[in-house]
Amino acid sequence: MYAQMIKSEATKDDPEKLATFQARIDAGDKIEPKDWMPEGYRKTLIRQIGQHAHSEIVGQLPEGNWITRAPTLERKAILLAKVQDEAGHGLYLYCAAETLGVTRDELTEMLLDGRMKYSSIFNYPTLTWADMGAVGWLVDGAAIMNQVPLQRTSFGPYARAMVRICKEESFHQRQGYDIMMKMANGTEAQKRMAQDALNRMWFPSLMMFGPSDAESVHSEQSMSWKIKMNGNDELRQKFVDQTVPQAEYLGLTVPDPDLKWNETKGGYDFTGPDWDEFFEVLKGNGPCNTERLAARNKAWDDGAWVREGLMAHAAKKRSAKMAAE
Ligand code: FAQ
Repeated sequence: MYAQMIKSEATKDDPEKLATFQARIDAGDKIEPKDWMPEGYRKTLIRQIGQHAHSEIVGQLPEGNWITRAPTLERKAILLAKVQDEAGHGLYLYCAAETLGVTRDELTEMLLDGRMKYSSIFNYPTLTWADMGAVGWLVDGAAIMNQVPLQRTSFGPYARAMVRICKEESFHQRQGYDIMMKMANGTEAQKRMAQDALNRMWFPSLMMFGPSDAESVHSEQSMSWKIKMNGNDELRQKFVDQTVPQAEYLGLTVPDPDLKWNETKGGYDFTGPDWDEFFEVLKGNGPCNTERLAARNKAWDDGAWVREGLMAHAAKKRSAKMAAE
């Protein structure tokens, strides 16, 4: 439906302009905010970048949950820095989306009333300290797999935001793996916690790449516009191939009895996630959807006085400046 809408909008655009635009994309040019762009390109970017920004912001909640309960001062400082980085990523991405003619307030309202999505993964709970390891290792690992190619995406502000984000995500992934190493090599109880975290996070991490290519409504158009550089299944496969040896090194078992190296394809055969569960989470019926949106709504309402104060201060300065002129 959305894909059809984007296509029908594309046909409204001047064919000559469209052809020149596509030629620029094919030649690897970066599209900048003031350049002409098809309406569908602009809307798709607002959806993807906005959703990505919301994911970074909502993604602070599962880890924020553990800052006060980190086992050592050092772990606490590291986790705090990581969660702050995620806030920064959200801000760069909102700025990139704003260059497309939408305001941050509009994007936030669409998140808060459920018109815009955020990554499905953040609707799962973080039950133990080992989940901080699994989130860093698997969730940031999946995020990097998806975002490194986005450094070459066709829209300049998005591509440039991705460069810094990817550098920080790679520190996040390493700190997560470091927690997993500590726990997997710790006491029997710690090793059990690490295995349990892997068991619960594995399939939700695979869902982060989106539905299978056959079910993905946007992939074809987004890939021809280089908004997306790869298909969902291709990145999911790369993630599995990269992560299974890391699990083996930890001495942990990936919770997939059918996981098997396939010599012919040079990758693992693996069980896909439960797609019914994925679509339920997208509809708002995951384990933590209500809690996550309630937390964001509360933060927005609690911060109203700060926004109002800033606006009042800006208005006062403006009128003082006008009076002086
Ligand atoms: N969750 O046609 P497709 C992070 C939606 S950042 C929720 O395949 P597309 C950092 C999709 O939007 C994680 N919704 O869509 C961190 C579409 O919705 P529509 C976020 C999903 O866009 C770590 C519909 O399903 N990363 O983790 C999901 O071509 C730790 C149809 O799907 C990004 O956003 C999902 N998993 O491909 C922070 C990266 N998958 O139109 C804190 C940029 C699909 O019905 C702690 N985004 N949908 O409203 C992308 O690369 C793409 O948007 C995909 C989806 C690959 C996610």
